[in-house]
Amino acid sequence: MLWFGLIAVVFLPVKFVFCKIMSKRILVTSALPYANGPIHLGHLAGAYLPADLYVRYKRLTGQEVLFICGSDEHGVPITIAADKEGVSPQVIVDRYHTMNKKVFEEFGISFDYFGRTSSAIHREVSQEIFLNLHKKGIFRQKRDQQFFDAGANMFLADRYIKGTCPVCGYAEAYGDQCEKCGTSLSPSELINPVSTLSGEPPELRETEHWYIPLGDFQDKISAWLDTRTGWKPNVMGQCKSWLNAGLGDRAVTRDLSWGVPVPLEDAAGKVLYVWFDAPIGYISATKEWAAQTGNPEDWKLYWMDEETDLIHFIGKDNIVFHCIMFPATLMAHGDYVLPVNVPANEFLNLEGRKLSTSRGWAVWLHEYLQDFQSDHLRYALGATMPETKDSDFSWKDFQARVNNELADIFGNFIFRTLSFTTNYFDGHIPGLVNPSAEDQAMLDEIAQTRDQVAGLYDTFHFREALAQTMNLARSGNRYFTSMEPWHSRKSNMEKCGNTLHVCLQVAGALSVLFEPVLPSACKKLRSDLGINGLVFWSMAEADLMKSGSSINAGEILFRKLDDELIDKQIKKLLMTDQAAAAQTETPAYPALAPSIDFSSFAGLDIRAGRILKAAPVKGSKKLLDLKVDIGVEIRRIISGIAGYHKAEDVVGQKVCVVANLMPKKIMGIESNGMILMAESADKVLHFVSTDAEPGSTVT
Ligand code: B3M
Ligand code: ZN
Repeated sequence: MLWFGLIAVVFLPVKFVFCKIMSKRILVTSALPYANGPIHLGHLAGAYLPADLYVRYKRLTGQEVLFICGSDEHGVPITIAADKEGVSPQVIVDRYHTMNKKVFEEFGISFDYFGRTSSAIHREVSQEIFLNLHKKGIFRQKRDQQFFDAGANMFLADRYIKGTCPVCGYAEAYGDQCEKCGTSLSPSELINPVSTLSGEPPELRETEHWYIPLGDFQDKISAWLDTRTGWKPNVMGQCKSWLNAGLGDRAVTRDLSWGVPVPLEDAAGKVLYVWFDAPIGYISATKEWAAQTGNPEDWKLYWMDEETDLIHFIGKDNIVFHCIMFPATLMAHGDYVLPVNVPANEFLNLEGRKLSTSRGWAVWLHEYLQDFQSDHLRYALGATMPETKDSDFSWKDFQARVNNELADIFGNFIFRTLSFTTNYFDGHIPGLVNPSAEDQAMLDEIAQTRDQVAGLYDTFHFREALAQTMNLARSGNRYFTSMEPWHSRKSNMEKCGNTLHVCLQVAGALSVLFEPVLPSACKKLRSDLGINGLVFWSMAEADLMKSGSSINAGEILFRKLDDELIDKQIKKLLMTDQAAAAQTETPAYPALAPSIDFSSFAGLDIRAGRILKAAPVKGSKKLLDLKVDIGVEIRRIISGIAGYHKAEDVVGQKVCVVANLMPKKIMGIESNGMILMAESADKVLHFVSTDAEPGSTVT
């Protein structure tokens, strides 16, 4: 042990120094999670686990890496969460910042610093960058009409407004983005917009904002993107389609009470748009990190030195912000480095369905930890992560990954190697004497795998990196079985010793190569193998384990997960989903009205009819001016359905008409009758129609 320890001390730093000279500095960021709720599986698979795998791998190669993240504490998602609970936004962000920071730690996400955008330094840095651009005359200041909720007395930014997506027709799209098709929107593009505060259509009011004219940066961004290599095709593809569509002006301010105040005198009540200040959070968090280390200027090494490789890990819905908007801000400012890569992941589904936090169709990480270990999920997610297309997480697949791969392949290989060494070599690593061709082939596979897996990590192919690492354990098992040490120990102790020596080298290598994904298990394994001190990727070689040193048989690395535990998770998911469905569906319809007597009903004269002509009513978004054939005559009816049906679509529509209502003036026009409509739970109006000829009575 002591002997090995000495070797490690003398030998490792030499390699370390060598690697450092060779490498650049790397700054890795993960998307700042909104502090409006806990973290779930989808978040982990999207932006945190891949970044952590990369960072842990890079650190093992001796490269200088800084890993930065923090809570995104501004923006409408936060204030909506606060409104819902009737507390201040600060209460919400304090709660979830603390909770999420802790859960990341428990999952081994190895941030060097986890900041928050409500910090004083963040406010300072964001305001400095805004003012820098303002003074250069970059922004356009424009007055225009924006949606306003008179009842709540506020402008309806981003998620305060909902409506139908003009691209895919999804009825619940937000003012900043359609969550169904991912299109980024502005409130004015929504069809039938309603305030999410009141459920009512909003009014328009004039307001003033600052816009970054992205069009002015189009050529520069395009040229810069052309110099990027090794980007995922889906990321570059999205950027290209934005550029092809042509970049326009984007507002960088909002009328909201929560956020970084716009640092100008004439801007009372205005804050920076969350997507303007949030990415700046990467810079401010780096500053805070540097201050904490006692070298406050060190943040500049990461943000102002071209030798630094900046890499943003994000989910695909954040691509435009990281590849176009933030780079435009940084270009305009001029002092900062731009990302060398933005390896965005696609989305993770759960049991074949899109994750939905509102319906509880999610696995919350803090709940996961009540039943399972973090390494299990890191491996299962790492192996199925949505790297190039959406992928699915299922509890059965999770169980299979843990039982059939971690336990049966990796765990089993370690167990048989360590227990055999303990039982027949007194826990000491046997020497290698006259190795056979099979021994040598197995030993050669170690460095081959290490270099191949390195290439995969370097190019963000994490799924394949894990698969190849697991293949080394698979080979180890195959080798162990084919060498039959349980026979050779009786007939050829030298051969048996060689087999175990080789297996122990493979075990040692696996304790290094699996380190990025299984940090807890590998730490324990290395302690059993007697590998102490710092660990480096280059240690995964055929001579890592020194003959004569001792090992511990230790405990089993991975216990199998039984069906009962897995079924419990599936049941829990289904129950939350049913509860959410019951909650959202029942109250969506109004309660039944009180009873009436028959004569009240019989007084209504309802007739079958057909719409002959339809035109919008000037000055109204809601009304259509209709000519309706009700058999006995043609009626002019003003109907409030324009929000749901276009004039040209309703001609020929069969309808039911309340024919004996007293005439009523609507916007100066006399309306004679009322078209019956059914209002569905999603507040859409549908025609009530009959096949009977116009004039038929409805009784
Ligand atoms: N908070 C959005 C998101 O979680 C946002 C990311 C900010 S990264 C600067 O999808
Ligand atoms: Zn859409």
